[in-house]
Amino acid sequence: MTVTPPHVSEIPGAGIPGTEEKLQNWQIDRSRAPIATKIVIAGGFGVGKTTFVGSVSEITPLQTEALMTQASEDVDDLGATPEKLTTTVAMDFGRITLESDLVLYLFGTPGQQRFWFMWDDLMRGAIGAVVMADTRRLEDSFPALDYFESLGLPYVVAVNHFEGTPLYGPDDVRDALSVSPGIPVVTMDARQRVTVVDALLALVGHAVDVSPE
Ligand SMILES: Nc1nc2c(ncn2[C@@H]2O[C@H](COP(=O)(O)OP(=O)(O)O)[C@@H](O)[C@H]2O)c(=O)[nH]1
Ligand SMILES: [Mg+2]
Repeated sequence: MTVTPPHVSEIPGAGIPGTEEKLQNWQIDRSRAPIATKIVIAGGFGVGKTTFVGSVSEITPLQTEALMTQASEDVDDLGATPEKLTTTVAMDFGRITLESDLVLYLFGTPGQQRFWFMWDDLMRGAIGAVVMADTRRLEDSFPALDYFESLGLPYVVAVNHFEGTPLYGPDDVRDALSVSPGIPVVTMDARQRVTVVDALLALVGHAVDVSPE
C-alpha cells in the first residue's frame, strides 16, 4: 500500500508566514515510522568524541565545552593534544538519520574521570556504545571498556586514527585491548563523516546481532 503524503497546505502551520520553510518532506510523510535510538560515544580524554558527534550530527551539536582553565592543567593530561583548549564538561549531543527510518541520538560522555558520576544516568535507554581509542594511549579506553562489559551493553571499538601515528590493524588493537573476537573493532577518522557513519553502522549491526530476538 502506498500512502500519499498530505499536501503541505494540509499541514497545521503551513501557510503561516515563517513556518512553511521548517517543514521537510520527511516530516510530513505519514508513512514514515522512524525508530529512534540512543547511542553513547565514550573513550578517554581527547580521543575525539566531540569531533565524532560534530562530524555526523544533522542538528547543531549541543556541546558543553568549557575553556580549560589553568586550574585543571595538573589534572587533565594534555601531553598528546597540546592544542586542545576546550573540554567537554557535561556531554555532547547530536542526531543522525540512517537509512531514512533509523534516527540515532548520540550522547558523548565526558572523558575525565571526575565526571563519571554522570555515566549511569547517561546510559539509561542506550542500545549500545562506541568506545573510541587512540593507539598512542590505548590504556585510556580501559575504563570505558570495563564499564560496558560490566553493564552488558553492546559496544564496538572505534580506533580514531590520528595521522602521523602508527596505523595498527583491528586485530592488533583487539589483542592489545583484550577485546573478545565477537566485538567489532573498526578504524576511523572522527573528522570524516563516512568513517563515523561506518562506525555507527557497525554498532547498530552488532547491537541487533547480540540482542535477544
Ligand atoms: N588529526 C586528528 N585530529 C583529531 C581527530 N579527531 C579529533 N582530533 C582533534 O583532537 C582533539 C581532541 O578531540 P575532541 O573531539 O575534542 O576529543 P574529546 O575529548 O574526546 O571530545 C581536537 O583538537 C580535535 O580536533 C582525528 O581523527 N585526527
Ligand atoms: Mg569532548
